[in-house]
Amino acid sequence: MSSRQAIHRLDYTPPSYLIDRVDLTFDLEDTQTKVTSRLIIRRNTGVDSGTPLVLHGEELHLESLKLDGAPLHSAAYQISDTTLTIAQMPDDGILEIVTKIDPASNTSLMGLYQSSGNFFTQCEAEGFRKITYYLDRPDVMAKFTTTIIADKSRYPVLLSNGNRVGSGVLDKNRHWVKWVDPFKKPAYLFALVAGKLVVLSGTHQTQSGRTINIEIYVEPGNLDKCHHALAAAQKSMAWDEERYGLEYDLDTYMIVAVSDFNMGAMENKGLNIFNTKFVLAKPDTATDVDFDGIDSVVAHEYFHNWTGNRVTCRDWFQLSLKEGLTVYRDQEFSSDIGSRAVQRISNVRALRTSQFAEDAGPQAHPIRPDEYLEINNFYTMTIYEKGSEVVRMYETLLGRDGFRKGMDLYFKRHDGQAVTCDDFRAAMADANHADLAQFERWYSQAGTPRVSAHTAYNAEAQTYTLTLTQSCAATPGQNEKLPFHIPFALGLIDRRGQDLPLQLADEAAPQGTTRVVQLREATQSFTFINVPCLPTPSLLRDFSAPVILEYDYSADELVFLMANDSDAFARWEAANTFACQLIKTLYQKDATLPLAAPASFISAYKKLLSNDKLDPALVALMLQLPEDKYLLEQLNDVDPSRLALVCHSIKQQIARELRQELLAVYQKLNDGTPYRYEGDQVARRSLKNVCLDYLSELDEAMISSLLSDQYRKADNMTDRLAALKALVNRDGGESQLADFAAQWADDALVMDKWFTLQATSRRQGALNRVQSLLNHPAFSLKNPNKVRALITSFCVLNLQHFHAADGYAYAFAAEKIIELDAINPQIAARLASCFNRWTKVEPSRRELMKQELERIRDHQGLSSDTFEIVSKALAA
Ligand code: B3K
Ligand code: ZN
Repeated sequence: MSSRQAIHRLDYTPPSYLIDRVDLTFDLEDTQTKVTSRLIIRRNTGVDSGTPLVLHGEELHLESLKLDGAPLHSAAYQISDTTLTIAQMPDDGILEIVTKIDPASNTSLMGLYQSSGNFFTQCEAEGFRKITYYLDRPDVMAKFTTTIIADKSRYPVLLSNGNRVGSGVLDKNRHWVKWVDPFKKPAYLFALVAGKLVVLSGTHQTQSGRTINIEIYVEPGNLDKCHHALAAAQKSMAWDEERYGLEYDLDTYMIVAVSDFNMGAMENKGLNIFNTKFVLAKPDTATDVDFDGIDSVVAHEYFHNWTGNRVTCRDWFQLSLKEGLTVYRDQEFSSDIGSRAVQRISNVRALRTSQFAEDAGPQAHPIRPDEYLEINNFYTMTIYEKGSEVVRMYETLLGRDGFRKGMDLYFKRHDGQAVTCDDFRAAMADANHADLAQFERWYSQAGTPRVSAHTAYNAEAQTYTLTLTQSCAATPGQNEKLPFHIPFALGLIDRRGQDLPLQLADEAAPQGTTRVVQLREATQSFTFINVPCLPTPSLLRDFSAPVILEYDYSADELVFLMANDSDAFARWEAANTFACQLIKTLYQKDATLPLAAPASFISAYKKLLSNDKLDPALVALMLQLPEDKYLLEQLNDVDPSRLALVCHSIKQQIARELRQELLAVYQKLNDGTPYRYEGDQVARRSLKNVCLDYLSELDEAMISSLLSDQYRKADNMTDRLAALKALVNRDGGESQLADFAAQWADDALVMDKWFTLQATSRRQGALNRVQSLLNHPAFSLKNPNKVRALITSFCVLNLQHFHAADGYAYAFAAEKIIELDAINPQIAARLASCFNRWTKVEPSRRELMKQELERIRDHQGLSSDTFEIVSKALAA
């Protein structure tokens, strides 16, 4: 364990050697793939001659090594578990390296591996070093050519980055294809795919008149599920041209779907590799949420071509440079093609449920971290989602045009380079002549700032003063925090529900009804003038900064905002705050007292249900109670069973008291329209299924048949799954579960849904069922989607059963983490974060969780991935 060495951001030094060209030849065999790599290398300027060349390499078998055509004597180089060092390297030279690798036994899914008999690669962050010896760091950028040789029958399709320039046949039924990528790139963007695949093609006409071929490769039998992904790629290309003036730069854009994949997708140059989950969809196998996910992941990977590939990261500490920016871009794309309000609320909900918890826990890190043991552990909600909020704040501060100017300057300065978060901030500042020096703290300080608001109305002077005070709790390694530069959007609403024009004391005239004030100090006041009456403040509109807002809203004010706020986010937030306040109050009450929501709460929900002017999708979001994971963060010494009990009893009360209204809305929306994935329909379905979810709390035969009817008659997976989800929590749901499994046994992605339903079920015995499902023929511990569907869902989403007081679920999780660690450390480490918030729960569970963390930490041969997560958790 002592050999585990942390890497520090400030230790960065430029590479001693650069690689201009790479010629790769792969001779593909299951257990003995031969990789020949020819590197044109030169010493970097300013580096002393005599500086050794140190290449990265892991799990490689070196067959031969030549420098400028001559074999290197074994004394001229040294090999360790992770490096190949050549002590005497000339100023420049051609290095030819032949290695053998074993893709068939690669279960980490990093480097070259097999899935369903086909070959795939995953190189980000440091997978290329498992393919050949190389300078595997993002600031070494080279032009690649790749020749792939393989059996023609087993691997008819051979793909790599760039353009296909040649092909031919060889003896023994083998064939070859050669690819040339004209753009220089770091090794993490290298990709290779070989296998039996079919392709769906389409085109996109660029604004400059070029025709781009879009090709989606999948396993035979899946072509009918690729149309949505193809359309998503076409929309993404058009959007990036329109919004940022960015065109695709190769003639062909390829997407390949693979079922064994560690994450969602990967932006390899010209050859994106996707988890099947984010490609394959048709109405009877995929839900509205799945279609939506495909749009955003396709957009995300496509957008990386500029923000990530053309301009990449200097080192992995800068990861948010490409990830935060690209998430921001995909969120904007989704807002433009769908509902901006729904998109914003969903994104904020995910951020606050998961990223705020990360920021408050043992793995808290700034969006530009200072150190890591294992970079794979840093593909986090903080880097991605908080990173995107930080990018969004530039837009909030500089305006849409100002942001675009900053982007243009960023590309003008850095196209073809590997750069830093500071370079991005400098481009934004310089293009707008703005002072963004203090804004740097969003990159260097971890933790979620708290902003508490106080308001004062002076009726005589007709002024309204808002005082904001910010603070940020200590996080591991950072005790003191300096004030952040926070854009804070607000509106003031009069008694009739109208937004007031807002005029600050030093302004000649009012300037709009939503204003962004800039909080830079620990405390600052903002006075608005000509405020004719006491308004209701609408604070942090559109969630203008990733902060926790503290303001003492009364129940009446929240009900008023729920009914009147013109800002959709703030309106939803009022409902959310109202529900949070209620649940927390009931949770803290004496356990012997009845758990009942006040009439004001029920009537606010009733009003929402009868509001047919609001977007049904917004109503659906407002009617959903906050997630228990989000609530847990706001309490201490939590008893998760009591929290679940409180949430459940409120849900039951809403169902009982609003039975008629819920049923009326359900029946109105359940109008038998044939399914289409299309804005209005999606919105109506979401509200319909929220109503169904409440109604399913009622133990009535009529409701049972309503659920079975929807399950049976649905012409789409969204409705069928919503019904099945409710049925699983009721007596008798087993028969539909069995029916579903029989129908979809051959569809891996649909079976994932089936596993998740059972993993997240509220019914007694959830752990036992999860344990027995591990032996189901459709389950495999080697497939990350299956692990996430069954095990991660149980440990992360089923708080009630994961935190069962006997601690059996904790022991189960620990056992699976240890087992998985030997197969796929990345997936094991991800799962291990289900123990992160162990200090939040009450003492007896806390002790049980701690014991399991220690058991994992002390396991012999634990990967550094999992070790980093559990050791940090234990240090909390
Ligand atoms: N850049 C990849 C993530 C790679 C994760 C490596 N452990 C996907 C994405 O963000 O688009
Ligand atoms: Zn990304």
